[in-house]
Amino acid sequence: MSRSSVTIDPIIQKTPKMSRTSATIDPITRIEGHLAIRVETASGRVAKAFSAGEMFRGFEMILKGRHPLDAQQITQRICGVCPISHGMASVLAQDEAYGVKSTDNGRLGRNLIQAANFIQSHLIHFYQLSAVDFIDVAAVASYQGNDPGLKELKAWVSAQRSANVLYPAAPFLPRYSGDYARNAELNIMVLKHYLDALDMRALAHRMCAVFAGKLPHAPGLVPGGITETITAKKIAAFESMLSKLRAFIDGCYLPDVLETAMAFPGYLKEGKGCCNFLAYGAFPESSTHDATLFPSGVLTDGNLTVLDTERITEDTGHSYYASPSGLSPAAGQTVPGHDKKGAYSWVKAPRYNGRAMEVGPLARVMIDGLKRDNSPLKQLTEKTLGKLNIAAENLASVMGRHIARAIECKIVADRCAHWVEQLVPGEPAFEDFDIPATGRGTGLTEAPRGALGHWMTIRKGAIENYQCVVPTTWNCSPRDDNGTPGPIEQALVGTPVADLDNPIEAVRVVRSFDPCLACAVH
Ligand code: NFE
Ligand code: MG
Repeated sequence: MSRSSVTIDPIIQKTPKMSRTSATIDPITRIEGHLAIRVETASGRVAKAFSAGEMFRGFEMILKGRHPLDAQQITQRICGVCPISHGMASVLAQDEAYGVKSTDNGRLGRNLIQAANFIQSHLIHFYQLSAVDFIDVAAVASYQGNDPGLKELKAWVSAQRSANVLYPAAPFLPRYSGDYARNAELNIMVLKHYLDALDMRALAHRMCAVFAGKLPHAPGLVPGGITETITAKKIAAFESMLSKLRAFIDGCYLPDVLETAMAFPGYLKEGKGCCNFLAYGAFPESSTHDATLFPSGVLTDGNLTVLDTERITEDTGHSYYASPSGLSPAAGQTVPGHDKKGAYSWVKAPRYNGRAMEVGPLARVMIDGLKRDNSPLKQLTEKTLGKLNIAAENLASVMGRHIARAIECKIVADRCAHWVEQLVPGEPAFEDFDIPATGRGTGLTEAPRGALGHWMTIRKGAIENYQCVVPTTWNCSPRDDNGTPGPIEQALVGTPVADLDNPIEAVRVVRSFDPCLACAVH
């Protein structure tokens, strides 16, 4: 469906410039997919915010009637950034439906594939998508060194500035330059790592492909494990790429995020959000899959509780769906209703016990910190936050999300060194299975952007129903049937916006969640 054929509710329409108390940012750039954000301000701060997913995709409808084994291939096409997570959720749902458990090689191979995808996603999110909200691209004009990439960037910036062009690191006109990091060394260092991160991201993709097959949509993920055989040569190839990525994460990514955070202390407070957190857990550490690197849990009002998937529902009162509101995903329906009154988004509104929940790296760090005594994630978080003098319970903020993402990226990359060592060449990475005529399965995992679930039912050997509840569906949800705003809508409230013609502060809040609208609307 083309965007022009969709009726956009007046709630999200552009506002005239005169006597402005609102702004619509449409599209939000440097994210994946089509997101419009409207903010209404009072006394220079956001008083109300609306988040609208602007396209419909229909994967849940496409899947109906298909062969169950098509699911992990079709759902990977939901996204080019986190296809692996959809493949993983799908094979986990099928494992349950078929009553099969992957071999240890299969489990470890899946962990390595998923970890490589986390690493590439987190690197691109900081350097290519978010850093230039804080780092002054124009600062490269003062660069006097001999790095070929920076010299080329310097020439490009100079040409852009003489032409008064904003793209792509908008805004970097002189009148806005005061809002960037003032430390020239920090600016130039992060720009250098921006360029290096392009190669690192490609390396993470190559590392993923060792056990996943051709990327971005991995043919190697299957129910029962993975299709790649485990060989000493593949282990060595993976280890060699991993050591380069770990060096970049340790030496560049994590320190760059911390220095950027320290240069913008205000953003360690802005963008707090709903402070309800949800995680399904991921990266099984044992043959029985019951211990995971990242734990599951639900954190509301400061209380950690055990995840109960029966409490998950999806409201559609303000979403363009004619299907009933409040259904649980196991019985979910997806019937588009583009002209629905009161709707302003193609994103549904998932709720846990009726509450909006933030998912993603911050949720994982918060839940792990309360649930575990001494996990590597908790230890690194405490050490890092100690240096920054931040209490873990105050991490909910724009910079808190960037910091949590970088911390977990290091934990995942470090753990890969252990998983790859556990692989046994020659042992099977796949357990055979039969597909029942009737069955159901739920696949819960963690995608780079947060908790991801696929719910599948099989009837007469074909997919009867398939529902996905996706990280950005949680984070970017519109208001629910009770009128409660979604997590990003809540995080925007209170954000100071100095200039409604250039609401960069609001965009920084949105980007800290790393939204992917292609996923959210699926
Ligand atoms: Ni399209 Fe995704 C991740 C998933 S986001 S990027 O991470 O699942 O909703
Ligand atoms: Mg869905």
